[in-house]
Amino acid sequence: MNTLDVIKAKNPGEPEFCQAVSEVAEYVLPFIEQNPKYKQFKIFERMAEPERVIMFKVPWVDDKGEIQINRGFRVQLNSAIGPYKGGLRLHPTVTLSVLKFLAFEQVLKNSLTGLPMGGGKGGSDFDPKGKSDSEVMRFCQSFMTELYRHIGHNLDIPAGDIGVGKREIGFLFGQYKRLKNEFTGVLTGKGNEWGGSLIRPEATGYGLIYFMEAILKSNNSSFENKVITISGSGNVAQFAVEKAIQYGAKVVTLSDSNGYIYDESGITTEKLAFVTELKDVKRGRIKEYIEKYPEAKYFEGKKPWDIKCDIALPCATQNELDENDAKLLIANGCKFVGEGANMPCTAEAATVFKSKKIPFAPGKAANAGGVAVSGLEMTQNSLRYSWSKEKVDQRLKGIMMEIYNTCVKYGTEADGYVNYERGANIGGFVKVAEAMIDQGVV
Ligand code: NDP
Ligand code: 2IT
Repeated sequence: MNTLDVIKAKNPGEPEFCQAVSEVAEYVLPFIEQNPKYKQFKIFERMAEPERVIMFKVPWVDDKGEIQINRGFRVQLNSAIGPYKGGLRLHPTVTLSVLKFLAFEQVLKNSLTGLPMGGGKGGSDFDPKGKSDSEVMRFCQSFMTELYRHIGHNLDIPAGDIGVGKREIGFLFGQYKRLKNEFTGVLTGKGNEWGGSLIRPEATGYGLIYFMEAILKSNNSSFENKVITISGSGNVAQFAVEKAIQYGAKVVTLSDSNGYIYDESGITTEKLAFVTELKDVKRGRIKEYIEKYPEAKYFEGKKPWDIKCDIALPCATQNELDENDAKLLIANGCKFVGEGANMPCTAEAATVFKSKKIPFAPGKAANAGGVAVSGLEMTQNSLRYSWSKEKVDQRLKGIMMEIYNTCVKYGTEADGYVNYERGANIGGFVKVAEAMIDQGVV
């Protein structure tokens, strides 16, 4: 059996994890063939095995007094270049496979940022939809009552992901502080009043647009007057819309797991403020957009990839854009694709884009801005100081440009087409591999 088949056989019933490893293997295994020391030290096989996986019971009592039991996880995948770092996801679709895929991607993504962070991911199958603030608090407290013994500001620093924003980070941080009796930067995405970094909420969406701007520029283009379709309507989607508007583009779609809205005239700053209030405060659904803006249309149970656009930015979840969607996008004139979410395009969809020479920015490069500013939050916590908005934003831009350059360095093909997937995977891999060799067989 070859290396990839051995890994797949070792992880049966983990389709997302095997998918993520296969996508990386496509580029990294041939690279390893050309660099035998990585083969000798079995770097890829070792990277595909988490250093530690923690699974635990999360019991809590709902508002009716009924006992609920969820399952909690933390996957500590690789700590070669720094403490484990990565978000927590609260969503009913969370499984060990999903979190292992996310942790695996996180290792390479964090390496690309140039900051000293290893990779991890965690979460639970808890569904925050329809839960009261008190229920979310009780869940978070129960979750942290086990997790606290496995994390720490020099060991593992979780943050947000799907279903985890400022509210949840607050509840988790409060419980950690109470249990440990110490105030440290154990989580990122904290409120500005208690150790959070300015620009962290914006960072993933802004970073995505900065990365795409570099791609557009290298293709003698810009965001000016471009039509963009975006999926999702959460943290990443909202700030991608905000920055895209600032750069002169017109964003025409947003979605959630029930359907999407199409606003042909474009989502303005005022409409975006409505979406932010709807999603973050009222915790409503995207279809309510058409009640407020009846000129827009809502498509139940559909994804926005049948709308004509210049640029598509999937910002919701994994495998939300498949081969047929990719073909449809191209047929409708889409010329650039950037992943705001983690692995939103299936491997088949990515192959379609690359075969048509569409610049395609994979999540581990294009959405690295979020974890990059998490890294800057850790730095500020260590300094016991906070930087201005301008300073953090400037650093974020600088990091996204460095990731872009790394992708170009390792991903430029003979005909000049930049395969950003190749560039990101090899660029992320090299640093971790070198650190693993230096540290011996551990
Ligand atoms: P949010 O919870 O803020 O928003 C998630 C959005 O995606 C919601 O609109 C949600 O709709 C939708 N969604 C979630 N699950 C599904 C599903 N199974 N099918 C369809 N739609 C779904 O999360 P974020 O914006 O933070 O995260 C979005 C993506 O970006 C994820 O892939 C995440 O891993 C990635 N990411 C996030 C970073 C961050 O800093 N937050 C950093 C880098 C990547 P609904 O309300 O219906 O669930
Ligand atoms: O997927 C991701 O990079 C995140 N959810 C952010 C992780 C972090 O530690 O900020």
